[in-house]
Amino acid sequence: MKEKIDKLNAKLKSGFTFFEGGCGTILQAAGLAPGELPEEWNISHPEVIQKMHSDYIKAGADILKSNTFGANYLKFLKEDEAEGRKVIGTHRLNEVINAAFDNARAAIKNSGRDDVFLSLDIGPLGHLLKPLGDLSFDEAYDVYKETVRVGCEAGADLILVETMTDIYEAKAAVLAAKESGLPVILTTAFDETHKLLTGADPKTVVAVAEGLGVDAIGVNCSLGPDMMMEIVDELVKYASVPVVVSPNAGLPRTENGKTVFDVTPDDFTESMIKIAEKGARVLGGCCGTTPGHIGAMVKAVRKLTPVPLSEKEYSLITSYSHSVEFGNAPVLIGERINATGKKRFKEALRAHDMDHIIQVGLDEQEKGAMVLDVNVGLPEIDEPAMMVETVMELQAVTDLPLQIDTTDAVAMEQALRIYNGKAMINSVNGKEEIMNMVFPLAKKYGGFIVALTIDEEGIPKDARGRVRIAEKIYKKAAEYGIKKKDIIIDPLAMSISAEPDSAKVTLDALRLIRDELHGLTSLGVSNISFGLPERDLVNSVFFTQAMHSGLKAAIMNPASIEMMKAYYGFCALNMYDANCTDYIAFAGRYREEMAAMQPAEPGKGAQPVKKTDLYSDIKDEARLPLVEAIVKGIKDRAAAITKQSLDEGVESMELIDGALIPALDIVGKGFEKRTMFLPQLLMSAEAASSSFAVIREVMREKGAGGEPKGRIVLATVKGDIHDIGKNIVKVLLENYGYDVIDLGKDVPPEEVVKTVKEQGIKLVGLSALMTTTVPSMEETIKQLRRECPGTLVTVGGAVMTPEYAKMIDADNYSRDAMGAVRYAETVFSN
Ligand code: B12
Repeated sequence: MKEKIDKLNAKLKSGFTFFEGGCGTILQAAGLAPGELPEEWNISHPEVIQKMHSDYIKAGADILKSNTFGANYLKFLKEDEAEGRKVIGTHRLNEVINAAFDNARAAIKNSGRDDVFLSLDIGPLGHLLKPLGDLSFDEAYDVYKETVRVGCEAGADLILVETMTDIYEAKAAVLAAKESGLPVILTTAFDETHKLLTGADPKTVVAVAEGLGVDAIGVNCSLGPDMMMEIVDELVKYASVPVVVSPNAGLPRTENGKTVFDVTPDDFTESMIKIAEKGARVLGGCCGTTPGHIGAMVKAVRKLTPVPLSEKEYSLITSYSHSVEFGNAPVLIGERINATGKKRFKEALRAHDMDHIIQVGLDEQEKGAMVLDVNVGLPEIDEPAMMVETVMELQAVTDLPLQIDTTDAVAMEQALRIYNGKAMINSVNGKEEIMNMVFPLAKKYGGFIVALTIDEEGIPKDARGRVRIAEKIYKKAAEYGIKKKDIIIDPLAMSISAEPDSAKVTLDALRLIRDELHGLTSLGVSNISFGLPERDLVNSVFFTQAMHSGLKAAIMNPASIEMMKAYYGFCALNMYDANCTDYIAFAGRYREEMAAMQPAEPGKGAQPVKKTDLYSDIKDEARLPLVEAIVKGIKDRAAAITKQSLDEGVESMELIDGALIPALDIVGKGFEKRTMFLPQLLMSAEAASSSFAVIREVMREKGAGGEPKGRIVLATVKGDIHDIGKNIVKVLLENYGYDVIDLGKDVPPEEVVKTVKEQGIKLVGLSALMTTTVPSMEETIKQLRRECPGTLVTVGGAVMTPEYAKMIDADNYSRDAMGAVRYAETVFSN
């Protein structure tokens, strides 16, 4: 096995390597029915699968993809349960994967070639991970782990994790795959805006994937080769490992009920030559590509000389959506999520006041922090649990990368594991024991490590001594396979009130590390003034000197005006701020703050929400705090403000129409413009739902009581999972005395018809929020007309208009929930 792995790694590094092309589309052409699992064909149609692999081998593919894209035990759960197979290891997954490998191996054997590799192909699970979805990170990992186990036993040479649209899920899959010891390749699917569904750009994907130790990284599916050019540029720019490109044969289109792809083998080849010339070295195809495409491409690309691989010297950390790069303008790391010394924060930790902790982070972000340090260690609390919870909560509401700051090995490992991206790790130092604890974790999960120049002997008094420790740390890290670019040295700032030459020593060390070691440096700047009055005055001067001496990151208080003045001034003066854009924006904020004469402190409780451009459409300023809580996705706060407003006598409808709907509109527009991404949309929806849950209780209490005025069926139509609006309609109808049968969301027409028939329903309300689900609303109405003549249908939802409603034969359209009530009054008064 070792020999085969070496052979594959040598191949990936030495020349071009070719993957197979599309699989699903070939099986569809061979008769795979809609809804049928392609993986089942390994057992039911082995000859089709074998022929497909044989054709690809003949076309020149070097790596086969086992027909196991959707083979995970979640998919086969129902079937297993039906047949009473509950024990993992005896389930359908085993049979399907083993059959897939038998088929592929048969094709390899028939080809007579001994240089064809067989990859275990792993695709997404079809669930979003918590907090966006229903699957926890560890559950996802467990599901992948089982597929990997079976695939390895079946004889995989390598693992291909492909078509990932969420970097968090990709992380779970890659972690499970890496534990096999086999080479792992990750390819993700970007959309037309060059982002993953959950927002990550190519640079971020490279940073996370290389941190996890993948052997090659790339892009597949979604787009045709021409639309991938800029993505390939980015991948090649940042990746040190080989880049993989497997495009679709263009964008799918429907013709006479069939899906077709327009890019011909010749066009495909022409584009793939360009992609190879850009530096991609592992080439294949995805949906719509055929052995014809792969054959033509292999023939042409083989004639080219691959661009040599090179180590890329970018130092990156990431959140789920974007990366922060070290080495250019200094990076500001917010220091306020920290238990040391701050009474209010300690109280919040002890009282488990997550709202306060998160607000501190959000305030730091608003003040200009680019990374948030997270330190929640107190002797009297369970630090690992608190660290995990804080990281989960923070990454649900902010897109800033986090710095995991702890000395507790368990807290560090657990936080790095569930972190959604490549984290900054604070910290390691020159002590053997600490290096042996931190480096393996950084190697496994990826990370950018802050390394303090302290060792068993303590902190050296002079700059040279600190440089020596830095060298020792680099050397030891290299033994663990951690690159210098993933380490930032902190030569330690000690208080000048205790050691008069301490600033000089630190500044000397900064310069030496920059000039002699060509290393990056970071400092906890504020330590320099410990014990002095008006600390910001000294801090900001020291900060300026440090930046001038090469400092590339500072852990600091972004609410300190003095520090921010130093930062923006320095960047503008040193060509880190083109056209002084950031400085000018800061100057505007500075002027405002000076005018208010009340520089805000992070975490100082609720501050008035500023009516920024984002909230310009909000008519009643009293609703801004709720709007903001929903837009930012802070559910506990949304519920608390709602409760408080209702207690103060604000009407429910005023909260719905004045805050809830406009807030979701803001998020919806942001989503459309790609300034906000699915995670934010989901968190906002959750916050809106938690606000509405409070409203619902109050409305229910006030409800009409007595005999129901009539029974109404409500449903969000098939294919559509938006139900906030429908839920509002429901509560209002109930409030006005109607009995509502709520069928939920994503409801098939047949279910609506069945309920209406069984219960003799007179009025049905249907909700649809997407243009793509209007046809399913039309179908539901059609079936109701046929099966339940006499039943009336009212429709609503953001995409609906009176014209659409007429077109699809609805009896009534209502713009809002009150309209639904009014219509019900007319229906049931007759
Ligand atoms: C919240 C939200 C989500 C949440 C939904 C959570 C939930 N439990 O509902 C989540 C994050 C899950 C989500 C997912 C998606 N979403 Co979305 N989402 C939204 C958002 C921001 C707000 C919707 C909302 O709740 N509005 C507030 C409620 C109160 O308003 P309302 O539903 O219109 O209801 C009022 C009236 O219309 C009326 N009404 C509603 N129903 C009914 C029914 C009857 C009978 C009557 C009489 C009246 C009535 O009364 C209500 C109260 O006054 C909208 C943008 C927007 N502003 O509409 C996008 C939006 C609807 N989503 C969109 C998209 C594309 C998606 C996704 C495909 C994203 C993705 N790539 O995965 C998925 C779709 C998944 C699916 N298959 O359905 C697009 C749709 C584009 C289009 N025109 O087709 C929108 C418009 C965003 C955008 N601008 O791009 N989304």
